Amino acid sequence: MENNYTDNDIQVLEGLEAVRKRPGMYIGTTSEKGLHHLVWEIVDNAVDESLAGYCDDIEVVVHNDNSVSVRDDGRGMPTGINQKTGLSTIETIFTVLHAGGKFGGGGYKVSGGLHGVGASVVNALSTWLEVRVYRDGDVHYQRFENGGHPCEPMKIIENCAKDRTGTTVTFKADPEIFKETTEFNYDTLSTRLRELAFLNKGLRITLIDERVPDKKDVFCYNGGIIEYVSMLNKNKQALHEDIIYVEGKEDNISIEVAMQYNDSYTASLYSFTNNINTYEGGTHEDGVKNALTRIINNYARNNKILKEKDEALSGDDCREGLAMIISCKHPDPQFEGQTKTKLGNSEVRKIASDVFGEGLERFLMENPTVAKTIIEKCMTASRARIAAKRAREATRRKGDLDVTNFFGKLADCKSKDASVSEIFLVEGDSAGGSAIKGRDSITQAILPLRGKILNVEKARLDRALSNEEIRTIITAFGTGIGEDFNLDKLRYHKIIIMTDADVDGSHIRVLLLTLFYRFFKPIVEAGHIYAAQPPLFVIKHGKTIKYVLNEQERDEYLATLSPTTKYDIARMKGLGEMDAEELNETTMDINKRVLRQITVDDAILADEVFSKLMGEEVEPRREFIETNATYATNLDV
Ligand code: 28F
Repeated sequence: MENNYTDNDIQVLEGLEAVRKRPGMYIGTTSEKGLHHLVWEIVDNAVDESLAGYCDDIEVVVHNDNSVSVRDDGRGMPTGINQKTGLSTIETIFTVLHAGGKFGGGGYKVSGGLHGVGASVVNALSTWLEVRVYRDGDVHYQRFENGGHPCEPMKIIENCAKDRTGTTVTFKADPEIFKETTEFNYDTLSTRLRELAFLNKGLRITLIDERVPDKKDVFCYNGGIIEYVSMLNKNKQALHEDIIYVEGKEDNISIEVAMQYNDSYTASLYSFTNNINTYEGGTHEDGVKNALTRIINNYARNNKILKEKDEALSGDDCREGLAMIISCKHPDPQFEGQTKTKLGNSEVRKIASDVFGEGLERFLMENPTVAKTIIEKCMTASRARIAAKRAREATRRKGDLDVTNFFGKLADCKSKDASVSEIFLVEGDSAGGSAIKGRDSITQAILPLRGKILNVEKARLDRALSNEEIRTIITAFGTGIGEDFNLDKLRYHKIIIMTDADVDGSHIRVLLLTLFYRFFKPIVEAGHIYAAQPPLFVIKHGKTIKYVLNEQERDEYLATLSPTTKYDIARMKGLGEMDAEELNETTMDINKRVLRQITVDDAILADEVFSKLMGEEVEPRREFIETNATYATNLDV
């Protein structure tokens, strides 16, 4: 058989095969997260076109079959033939790895979650992909199938308005690759697309979900990151009217900062580089944070608000209640860290510190009233921090935070190996008693919770420490809290919230999650938090007692009974209805139970949810509950 492959064909085949063999190397994982990376890759190419100044309208559509279209109104990909490969530029971009690298000097390459692996990876991981380029009054079209193989060369399929330009890419993720799911999550898409609209002021991004009637969002923010900060503070009480905005550029590196204080005790600070969310921070964030602390301390000292004898304000003091967005644009960013989301370029630290420091200093000088409000806020935070330190020391001295002291509350497990140890936080004494009886005492500790946990959404650390239940939990975890926090000291690698499947149970679970998210975020981010799933129904027939988790399991089980079996079915109200053995069998035994892991995939979204649900403003909570009521299953009203 004549082998008419050119060496270019072989390079293409090997490239696409390599991607399909080890997709994780190109998109991180083939889980739901990796599936969404396909969209980010294509969207980032459209955003690049916007950064280059040629596109101001992007549309993302999820079709009924979960294929996705991304359309931009940029110049349209070049439709020429690539001299080197003899292929159309389009075919090259979609079949040669890393061929999409668009700009040489000058432009910024926005890179997706894995920093621009390029459109060819999306093609390789799709059952089919189509490109339509609108330019010069023609629609240039090419279709690829089975992991990126071109069906035929690019061709003109129709014409279009003379002045219409742009690129549309439609693709269907390959279920052979994405075995977990090929279903796109609307919230995931809308959160990231909204973020991109905030970060690229004036760019309009539309998201349409054809799987649901009239499901559409349009994001466009002419105020850019100023509007981002205003959204972060939407459900909070801002301490000053104007959002402070600073921008500057040095050596082709641009720094943009927007900030506004609110009356909460948490900092909501998010940093980006070339639109990538630098979750792990980096030199841009360090530079801005250092400048913030320096400028605030200088201002407080120079205006005699901070006296000689007063301790300097710490970084945390200056960031309490601060909503801040930092956006750095860099022509050649170096990313480091566990998930490659930490900016490493050392030259940025000083540039960020100088640019932001100078801008903030000027703002404080020109707005003394706002400056005074901000300094007051930082001073109060400082006094509370010092009080909390004293409270911690006092409780430590009194032994309140010692494991021994709270004997009788915690039924600890015998194993000292955290990796196999679990702690159940159980609602109520009766369930607590059954859990202690039914548990595996080698690896399972039980901490019965008597009262309601304090709602710490609106509490500082010193206030949280005054709550008995919270002190007990801090001690049981072993990590310490606040400045003393050390994740390595965590005594259990599974922290399991076990509450009733009713309204009170859900309320206690949310209060616990608020505590963990606000004061133990690293524990949540490390995936140590779980929710037990006690049975919702008990079905009895003859001597058989069957517990099931939800309606679906109930119906599946009932379907297995012969029609002549009349049976009894009851909705479980509380953990207390089961004896120790049943509780263990259905909810605790590691071979039988079903746990739900709690993750904080999107910190910004979680921030919004907690401040809406647990904050003081009633209106946002009502709106949130109304919007999400349809998702609430097993309502016990
Ligand atoms: C729906 C996704 O991918 N839009 C894109 C362009 C525009 C150009 C370009 C893209 C040059 C040679 C690499 C056009 N005219 N949306 C998109 N829009 N790529 S991708 O150029 C590709 C580079 O190969 C473009 C002049 N310069 C650049």
